[in-house]
Amino acid sequence: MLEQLKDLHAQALEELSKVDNPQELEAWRIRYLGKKSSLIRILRSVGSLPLDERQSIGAKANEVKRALESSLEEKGRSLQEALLTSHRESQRLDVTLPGRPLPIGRLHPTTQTLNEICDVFKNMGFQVIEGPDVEWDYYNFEALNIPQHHPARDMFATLWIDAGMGGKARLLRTHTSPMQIRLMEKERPPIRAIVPGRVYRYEATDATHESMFYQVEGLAVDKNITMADLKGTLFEFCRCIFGEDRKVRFRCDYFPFVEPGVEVAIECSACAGAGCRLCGYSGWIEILGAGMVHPDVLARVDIDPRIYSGFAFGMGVERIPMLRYGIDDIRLFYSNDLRFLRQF
Ligand code: 2NL
Repeated sequence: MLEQLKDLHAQALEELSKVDNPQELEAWRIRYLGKKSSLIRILRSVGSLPLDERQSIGAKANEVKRALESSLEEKGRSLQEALLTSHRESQRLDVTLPGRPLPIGRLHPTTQTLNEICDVFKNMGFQVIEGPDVEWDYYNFEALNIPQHHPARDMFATLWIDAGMGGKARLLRTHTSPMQIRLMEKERPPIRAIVPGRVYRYEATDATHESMFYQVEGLAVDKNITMADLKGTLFEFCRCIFGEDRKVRFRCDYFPFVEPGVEVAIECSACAGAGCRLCGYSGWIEILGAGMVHPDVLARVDIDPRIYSGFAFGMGVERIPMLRYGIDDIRLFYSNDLRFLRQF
């Protein structure tokens, strides 16, 4: 029986050396140290052996059991260790690897220009406000001195949302002035505000026309506001955006909501005023419309035109990057062509 125990020990160790995962180790434990294993059976039967064998067999069996138990424990430890090492190895982080570049977006050229324009006016004390794209006829036309059937409505080819009951028609705003009316209804002078935003026109699109584009309009109302304030403000704006040395021209123009009305043009940069295709051979490029707020417009929002006066202006936003970068088609701005947009 001693021989049997020795063989058992050797065989167990031999098999243990081939074990390489926790499942196999557990199977090995059950096979050699489990309740039904031959070693445990031998141990249980020791009591019934003849006295002279009892001691030596019992001692040997216990010795083998202890040895197998400690081998089991050691194997368990080394398996655990190996598992941990392989896990660590597979999860290793190489901190010397170069970083992966993050795709970084950019602001749309219109947004960049809008920010620039707003900054210029913010520095001159104007607040920046926004309003709804869908407006009432009243705010877009009526309050701006353009009653129903007035020929000036033809200046603004309008996209109507509905026909409106009792004169309450909805439309897509054709300029951002309606928000300035809302502001004047709500606040009392002094008022200094600009309104950037989308505007809409019912027009066939071509290189210079889009049915949606951006505008910035501005308004200043207070006591003693004059044409000199208008001119000073808009000349300063032109210098900030187009450079100190650019010539700026003021001429009469007509807008129903101002009196008098003016048009502001800058010297053409392509031909330095000599006349070319870009400026229609005039040497000048119009960039702003402006004027003194019509007394009737002030009266309608309950600001007394005998006490207060104001100037207002409006400009198209896309014009500026088009001139600056020589973009010859406004439709490029909103056709989502990344080859175009990535250039800015
Ligand atoms: C243009 C011309 C202009 C205004 C906009 C305005 C607004 C109020 C009262 C009076 Cl609330 N005027 N805005 C005045 C003159 C011209 O825009 O060519 N825009 C692209």
